[in-house]
Amino acid sequence: MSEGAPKVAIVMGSQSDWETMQNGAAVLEKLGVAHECRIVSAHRTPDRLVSFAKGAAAEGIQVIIAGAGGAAHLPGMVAAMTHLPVLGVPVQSKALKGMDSLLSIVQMPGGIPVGTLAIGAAGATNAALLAASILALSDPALSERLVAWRTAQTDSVAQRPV
Ligand code: RP5
Repeated sequence: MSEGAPKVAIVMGSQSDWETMQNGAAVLEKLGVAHECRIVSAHRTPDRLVSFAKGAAAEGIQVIIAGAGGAAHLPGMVAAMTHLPVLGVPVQSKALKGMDSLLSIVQMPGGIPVGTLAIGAAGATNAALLAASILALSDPALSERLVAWRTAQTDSVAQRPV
């Protein structure tokens, strides 16, 4: 993990979500954004959820990325208990291919926002990039690293397929 107190928390409903959420952690690692990863289940560990969500701001967390699948209540319940920005990642479920996760996360009532990303790995990657963009607003060095990351991505796209 990057040095310093974590500014981004990546939480997920289950160990089985890590395969997806590790894509976000890898981006934060590359960008040098201090972060932590935790399993927090809205259904199996509700007390852990309350304690995490209510304590995150005081712990110095500035952005929360929450990933869950199926009846994906984690991002919304975290958002209900903190004013911090919450980015929701719908994890692809086996039964419904993540449509259940997406709809569970995106349809929040007005007043409690969750910024919802794409289903699966792309969503986890983009949640991390958005978290970095938010932090970069007040961190010029991170802003430079983010711009360099984007430039490298652009440069890596071949002109023609092989
Ligand atoms: C959700 O249920 C988790 O976020 C996970 O995506 C899904 C399945 O969890 P496991 O049964 O694999 O632990 O709470």
